[in-house]
Amino acid sequence: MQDSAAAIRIVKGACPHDCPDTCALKITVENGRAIKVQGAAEHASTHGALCTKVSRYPERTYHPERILRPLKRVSGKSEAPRFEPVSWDEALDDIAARLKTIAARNPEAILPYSYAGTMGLIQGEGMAARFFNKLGASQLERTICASAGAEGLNRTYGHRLGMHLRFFAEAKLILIWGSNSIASNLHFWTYANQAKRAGAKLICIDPRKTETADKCHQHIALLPGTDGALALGLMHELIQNGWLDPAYIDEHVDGWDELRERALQWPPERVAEVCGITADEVRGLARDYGTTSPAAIRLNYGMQRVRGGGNAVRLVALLPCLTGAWRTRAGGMLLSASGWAAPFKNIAALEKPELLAGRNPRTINMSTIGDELLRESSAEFGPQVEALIVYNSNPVAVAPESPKVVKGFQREDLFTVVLEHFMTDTADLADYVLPATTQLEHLDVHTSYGHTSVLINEPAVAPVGEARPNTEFFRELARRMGFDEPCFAETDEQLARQAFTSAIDFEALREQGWQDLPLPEAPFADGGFRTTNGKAQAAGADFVPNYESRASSPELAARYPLAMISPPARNFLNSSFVNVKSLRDIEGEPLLEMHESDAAARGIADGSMVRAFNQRGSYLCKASISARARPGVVNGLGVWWRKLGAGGSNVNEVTHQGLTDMGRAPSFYDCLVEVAPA
Ligand SMILES: Nc1nc2c(c(=O)[nH]1)N[C@H]1C(S)=C(S)[C@@H](COP(=O)(O)OP(=O)(O)OC[C@H]3O[C@@H](n4cnc5c(=O)[nH]c(N)nc54)[C@H](O)[C@@H]3O)O[C@H]1N2
Ligand SMILES: Nc1nc2c(c(=O)[nH]1)N[C@H]1C(S)=C(S)[C@@H](COP(=O)(O)OP(=O)(O)OC[C@H]3O[C@@H](n4cnc5c(=O)[nH]c(N)nc54)[C@H](O)[C@@H]3O)O[C@H]1N2
Ligand SMILES: [Mo]
Repeated sequence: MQDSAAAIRIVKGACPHDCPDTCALKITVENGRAIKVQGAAEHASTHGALCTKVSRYPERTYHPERILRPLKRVSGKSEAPRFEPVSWDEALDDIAARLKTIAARNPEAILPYSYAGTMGLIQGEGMAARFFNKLGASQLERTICASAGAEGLNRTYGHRLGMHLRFFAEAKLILIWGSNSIASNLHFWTYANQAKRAGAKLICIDPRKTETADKCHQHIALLPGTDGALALGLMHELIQNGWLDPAYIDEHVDGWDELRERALQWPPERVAEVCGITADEVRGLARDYGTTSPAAIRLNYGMQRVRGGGNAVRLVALLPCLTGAWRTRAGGMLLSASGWAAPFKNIAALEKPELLAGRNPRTINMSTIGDELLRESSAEFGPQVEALIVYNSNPVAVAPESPKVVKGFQREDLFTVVLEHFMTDTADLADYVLPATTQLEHLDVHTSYGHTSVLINEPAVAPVGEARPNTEFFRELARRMGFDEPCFAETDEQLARQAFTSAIDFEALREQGWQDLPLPEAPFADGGFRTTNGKAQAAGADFVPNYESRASSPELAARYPLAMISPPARNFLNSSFVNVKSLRDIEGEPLLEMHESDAAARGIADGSMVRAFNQRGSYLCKASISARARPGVVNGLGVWWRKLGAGGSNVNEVTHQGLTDMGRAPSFYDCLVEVAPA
């Protein structure tokens, strides 16, 4: 009895991944080895359930291909990658020496590159930001995922705020808009399903007939990038049929007169033409939305990865302000809940912007890293990027227009350090690859952009091999650079204790594993938006057409007539998990879903190899002739590791670096291609 009790421990964790669910984890550790990862039963939204991916966490952590030692490149950047193991000291000494030489000329030639491999506040930007602030390195604009939608919400509501997940269960109508919830937001789906069982109508608005669309009562398969037009069409119908809440608009909306004029120019027939759907679908959707209460909208980031993504989010976010759906807790909308946690976080304590000491380094946008790495020094750009420190991200796979990204990373004069678990496409192009710990091996604290708790992740097991937390890399590098401020010596626990304001009791957080934030149930029942005058802002919101579409670029569309979107494959998380064999086996191969009419017109058979191509590049994948694709749109499921895909590339071979209307984000789903048998 006593032996087994001593040998088995349960550790409280948090899922680190870039997903709105941020599950509370229960990790079973036996004799120092994690044997099981489960969802915490008592955490409301996790309710004891995990997605397939994260329940495979031990398989990822103890993967035979984990990087176990620091590696130094011994081959050229355009050759097959070869590395040899070196000690941590040797690697760190050399990296510090290289960075010092560059920084002596101009520290802005050094660039961090990171995103949300882990969303933890400690292994994310805490110690790293201190390091780069002190160095005076270029700052990275972290735009690759959500900044168009985030800016759309900021401009409309004054912050990234929305409904609470659990109240979706009480709605009578749910629009699931640009979200494949079953695949990418499973714990929201649980609430939507409860509503469905209680009689609610569920409508999915998505160019792709997703697993989620299969389970909804209705699916509206609009063309990518046309959501703004659909929202204006709904407003047109709300106005024409008197389905507005004039009192709510009067008190809580600014700029309605202007928006009203604009919406009146969008009768259902015009909307149908632009969106590639029928006028009756527009009318029916407007009737459902205008006459059902409570009506809730789950918007996700899928619909903002187009040129007009920010405006589209603004227009959808205004709908519940026009019908007064916000008056009850089960009405309104949710894109991101991250703004709820913002006042509880102490980012300045973690990142110490004062270490900049009055300097104001340039910023570089991660979404255009392909172009940025290929730029020479110039007066307007500043110094050429000479060194890149990559952590929590796999840009060679996930950034748009990979032909340019690869070319940039292949520069022999670029010094690249990558902190990773695995030899990703990015690690393959590094000068040094350093082994990083996984979530089971380090301490962290988390907030969520879906629910409203904060969570702690205690280390469950000792680091595998010579892996070190990201923080430890930056601490050790800081010491070698001669940064002697005491903040560079702080431990992960000291950092974690500073991460939140005093409203979060750290001991209580440790005790339970999470803390729910004290928040209002119906946040905008009486207005109170976080804008300067407390009103939702409607002025200026308008439909912005795609960069690439039949209407906006007819010559391009003549050569590349198919719109391509590249939403996530269900069993991967962006490019994470692609190397976990049991999950890759479920996905099979990189697929391009095509409607049978588009396939027939090109002589393409189901299961045959095809090339999706355009003026930027060409991507080899397998055709899946499927009702999941609508005519005129192909779905290239992402994001495969290039080297594990069929032709050594992935879907970003054909995407472009054009930025969104707000937030300077990529327009991954605003992309024209042609497809041909390979
Ligand atoms: N399993 C899994 N879960 C994930 C991820 C993953 O890769 N795999 N990614 C995580 C990340 S990084 C994020 S940001 C979140 C949210 O990630 P999102 O990328 O928002 O994920 P999805 O919910 O799949 O939403 C994309 C949906 O939008 C649809 N879509 C594409 N273009 C348009 C359009 O123009 N209009 C509309 N209406 N729909 C469009 C796609 O077909 C897809 O079904 O999910 C996270 N969860
Ligand atoms: N075509 C197309 N491209 C896309 C998308 C799309 O839908 N279509 N989605 C976009 C979106 S929404 C996003 S968010 C981006 C995501 O892009 P990224 O944030 O780059 O996400 P991942 O591809 O998951 O890569 C994260 C990497 O971090 C590593 N990692 C995880 N935890 C740690 C840690 O603790 N320490 C260190 N050092 N490393 C760690 C993982 O091993 C993994 O290789 O991709 C974007 N790219
Ligand atoms: Mo994302």
